[in-house]
Amino acid sequence: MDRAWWKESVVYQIYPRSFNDSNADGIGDIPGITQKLDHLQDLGIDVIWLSPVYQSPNDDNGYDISNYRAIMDEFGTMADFDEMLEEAHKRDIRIMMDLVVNHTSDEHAWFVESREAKDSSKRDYYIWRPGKGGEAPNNWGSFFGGSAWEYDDASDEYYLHLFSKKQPDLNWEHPELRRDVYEMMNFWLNKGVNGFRMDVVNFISKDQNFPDGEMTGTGYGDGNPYFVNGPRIHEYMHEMNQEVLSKADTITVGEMPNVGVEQAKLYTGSEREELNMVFHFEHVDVGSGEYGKWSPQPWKLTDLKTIVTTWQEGLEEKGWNSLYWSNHDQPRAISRFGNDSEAFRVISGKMLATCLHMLKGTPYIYQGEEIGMTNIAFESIEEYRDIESLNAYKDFTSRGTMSGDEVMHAIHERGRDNARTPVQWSAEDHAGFTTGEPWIAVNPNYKQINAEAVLADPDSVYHYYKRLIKLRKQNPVIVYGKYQLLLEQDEQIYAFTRELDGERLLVLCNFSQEEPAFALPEGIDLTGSEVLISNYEVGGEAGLPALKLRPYEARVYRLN
Ligand code: TEU
Ligand code: CA
Repeated sequence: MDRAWWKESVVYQIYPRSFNDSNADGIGDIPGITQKLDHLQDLGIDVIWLSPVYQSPNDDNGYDISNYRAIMDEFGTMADFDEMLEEAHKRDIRIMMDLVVNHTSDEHAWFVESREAKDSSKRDYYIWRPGKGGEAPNNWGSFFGGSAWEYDDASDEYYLHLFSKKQPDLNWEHPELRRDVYEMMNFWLNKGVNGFRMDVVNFISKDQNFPDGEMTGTGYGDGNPYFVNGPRIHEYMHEMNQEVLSKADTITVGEMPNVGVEQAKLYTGSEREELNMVFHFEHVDVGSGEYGKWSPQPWKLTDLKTIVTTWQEGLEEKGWNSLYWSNHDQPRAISRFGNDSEAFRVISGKMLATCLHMLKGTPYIYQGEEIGMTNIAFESIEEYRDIESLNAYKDFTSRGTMSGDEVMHAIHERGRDNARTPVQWSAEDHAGFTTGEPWIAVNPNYKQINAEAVLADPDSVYHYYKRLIKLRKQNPVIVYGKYQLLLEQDEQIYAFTRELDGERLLVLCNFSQEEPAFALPEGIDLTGSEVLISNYEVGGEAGLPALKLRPYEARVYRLN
């Protein structure tokens, strides 16, 4: 197994708008991040994945970029960025930028020029097609509702936007566009950034016939089969690797909705020279109904274990996994996979952390997870800011497919703003995030749940994360050990072993609030074993054939 620093690292994701506001305008910013680097160093993380900080009109909170080489005014200046990078490096923290190159903002100079005229030199930087019989070129729906095509009067053509109208898709077929993207990546690498998280990068190659998709419940066709892992995707990824990534010592992860493990082997296999890791969505999509995440259903632990195990085994020796429970598009981990009630919030947060950090791969912590933050349930749709949730509310209620209450329920469970309320730093006003008016309201539970409180409490989620991160540094088996699932059929306990050079760990996680019994499988005996970490007091089990796990209990043994 090839060793690599990015395999041994723990990554922490910052969503800058919601992280820390340094100048009282209610918006998190780059100097605000610099102020908190000591917090991150204390936690022990190695890499920051920074969600977009580039110039943007903020139709999709920075995922709509109007200038790749400038910093968003609200976030500060390039000098602020350089200072943050330097301060991070001083603390041995690397910075991974968000690379959003499936689309730009419609306010990007390329698009402005592209739109000007059919014969503009930038026309082919985007995807323009004539209509069909007075309608869009095909029936694809956009991820944020409505058609994926927008009509442009001046040229009587349509442009493709898989996301919002203000996010036109780039045309990767065009060699000059690719060259410009690679140059821009080199601009950031030359500044000293350490890698890229690549937004929906498995969408960049489209089937050039743009066929209609199968109709879905939204009234539009499903274009996924024609742009997910499209015809030239591996050619582009390899080219990017050769032109840019291979020339620097980088960490890379491609965000890839609808990617499966077979494709992931092609993206992450080291001999393929494409990427280090991908983010797949199979585990965070469990419990999705008729309208996907907008019809949330109960989920089964066996489904989750099957998915995780497929990825653990599938990429063994053939690639590398990224490990995450949450990010800026997902609900809070504790609310989604644990239990956010007063009684079980902390204990289940520790259990989830144990499970994730003991799997094989590079763990990602989403801001606030280390504090034990939970979902938000605003009562009125007016309090929400996320374009996806706002559009979904409008679409479902206007089409009459769901009542307002039903959509609100779905937003409470799965909406993206769950992850985007400000980080709760203290019990002061607005959780110490800002002294102004925050751009989105703070979760009212901030008086109990905040960084100051968890730092002061040695038994907190925060200190538990610190211990997990430290263990990873001390035990190569946690990074490189082979994974094996135990108790496949169990609906409450997730149990597995990790093994490296004869050293073996046993990981036990109870995902329920009950007290299931765990019968030790053949060949596993706790006599002489050592507890590496656990979220309850443990002892006295040596030699027993079975143990009972307490609600949301997690234990890691080093077996004799
Ligand atoms: O997300 C990709 C994506 O597919 C999202 O639509 C996400 O899966 C969805 O919110 C879950 O229902 C990336 C970014 O992470 C997201 O913030 C952006 O809005 C999106 O791309 C467009 O850039
Ligand atoms: Ca600010």
